[in-house]
Amino acid sequence: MSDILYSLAGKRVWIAGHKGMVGSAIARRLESENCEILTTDRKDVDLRNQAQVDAWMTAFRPQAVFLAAAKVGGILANDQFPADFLYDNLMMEANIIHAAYKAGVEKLLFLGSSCIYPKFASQPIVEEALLTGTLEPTNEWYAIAKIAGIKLCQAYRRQHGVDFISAMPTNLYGPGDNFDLNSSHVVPALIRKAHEAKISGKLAITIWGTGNPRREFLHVDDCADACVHLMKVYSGDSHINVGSGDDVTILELTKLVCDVVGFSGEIDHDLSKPDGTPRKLMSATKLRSFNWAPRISLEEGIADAYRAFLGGEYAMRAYG
Ligand code: GFB
Repeated sequence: MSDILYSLAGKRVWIAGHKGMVGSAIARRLESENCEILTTDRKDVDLRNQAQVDAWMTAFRPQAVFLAAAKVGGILANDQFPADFLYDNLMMEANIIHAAYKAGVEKLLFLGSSCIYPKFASQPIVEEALLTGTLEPTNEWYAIAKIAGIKLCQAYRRQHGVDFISAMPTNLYGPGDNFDLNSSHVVPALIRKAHEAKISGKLAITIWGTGNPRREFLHVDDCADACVHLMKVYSGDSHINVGSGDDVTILELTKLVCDVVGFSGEIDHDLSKPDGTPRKLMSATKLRSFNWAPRISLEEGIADAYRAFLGGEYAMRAYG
């Protein structure tokens, strides 16, 4: 076991972004940590507004913060709304990190993304690959914002001595995902496409791009568990990759989703849509050195995500 450096028990813990897929998974995971969970509602606090964030922080004084608030989306949404992905994410993270410093927050964990790494980084991607090459153009706006978040945590650590850390999750999926076909990530899109084709008796589904890109996937409950673990056992300058350690091609993923859903038709390709980065497998070595490993296989996780899609509710209990 890794040593516990920070205990969440009895603490007031703010989950910024508690309604999102990651934030809601962190909320589920924190149920067994004996802490008081604080949340903010979009209609009361616009996290892009510094005065509103400052006022809330001063009034509620969280002791720990999970910074899971973000504008997120799949490859097409990233490509189509560069200003929103850059502005919203920069503002939210800068406001929260600065307000947390001013309010004396004891520990903060910032959540980034594996797209921070160069498009052609050596695989598996080690944390030190950050800023060693050019980014993937479809998501460079989001990536720049997330790199700025890492740098904010490092800068406030260095200048102000605060314990702010960063975790970089790989491509996540699970309950609470966005199933809108234009803005979603690949897993929810494939679940929806395969399900609707099965129900309507279609002979084929169409996936974007060649199907050749390789991606690493992690169930959001594994990600939440890793974040809580890092909050307790890690204190350091470097961001930490949070992944499964394995990757698959998009075509392999599509076949798996079709098996889980029970769709046995053809798989067509829309080559007008981008492939994005050719491969994005992160090194899991640092996280494993803190004695953490995922519990949910891709097969189990996709089955869980499909149950959540069908039932519209949280289905699996791998934790707690
Ligand atoms: O999940 P996804 O949108 O994100 O796409 P990225 C992954 C791969 O799946 C790409 C292919 O090669 C897509 O072309 N794909 C195939 C599809 N069919 C579909 C489909 O129906 N919908 C979608 N969405 N993809 C995102 C970044 O990149 O990853 C974000 O844009 C973020 O910034 C996120 O980092 C984790 O892995 O390409």
